[in-house]
Amino acid sequence: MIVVHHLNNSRSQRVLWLLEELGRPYEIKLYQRNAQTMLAPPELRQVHPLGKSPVIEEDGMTLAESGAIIDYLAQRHGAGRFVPANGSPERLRYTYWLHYAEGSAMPPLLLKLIFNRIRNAKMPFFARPIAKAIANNAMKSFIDPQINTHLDFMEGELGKSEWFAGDQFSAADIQMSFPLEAAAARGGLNESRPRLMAFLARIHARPAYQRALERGGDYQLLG
Ligand SMILES: N[C@@H](CCC(=O)N[C@@H](CS)C(=O)NCC(=O)O)C(=O)O
Repeated sequence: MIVVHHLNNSRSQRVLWLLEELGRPYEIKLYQRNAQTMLAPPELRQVHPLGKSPVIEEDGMTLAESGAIIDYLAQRHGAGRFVPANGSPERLRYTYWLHYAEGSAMPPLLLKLIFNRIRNAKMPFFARPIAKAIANNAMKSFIDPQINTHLDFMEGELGKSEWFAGDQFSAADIQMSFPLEAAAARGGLNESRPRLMAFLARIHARPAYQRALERGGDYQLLG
């Protein structure tokens, strides 16, 4: 049995979705974020030293890092579905997007989240204008332009094919869902980028996506 260590409202929702697409039975071990810090509870460190989600266990093996998990599950249980054929141009694109999601798209979105928190954090009244000015400057000069560059890039790529790796839906689309949902929720993604919005509408309509939401619950990134 595959066990998914799942944190509410997090990246691990994608793993549940893939397992629903694969039609594999799985067990969820659910962890709740600390309401103040949003961090995972310390128990997750007993599963993996970084204490982050997702982590899966199967046949005595423990695996962290969403891209590695998605690729492993799709290759092991997909019977040729969700991973383009070895050596094909689509396979290279699949690998690219699988890494791009966490390696390139997420960092500026995470920075935006952190600087927003700094802007709204409790602090002595005299420090507030300084903290706000630093956060505003970081947003304006670096973070927002970076996010826009990535959104323009992704919008352009979806003009080449319906899905990120090509004409077929693949596990790379599942991996790409999180940065796009985060961008819709807090990164300025809206109808001005119609292909990305249509991508979100297409994935949200998939029955497996909806089943995963029912099982995982509490996923508020949806824009
Ligand atoms: N690059 C990692 C990121 C893992 C990660 O940061 N997970 C978040 C969930 S969205 C987490 O566990 N946050 C809680 C914490 O850091 O305590 C992956 O894709 O798996």
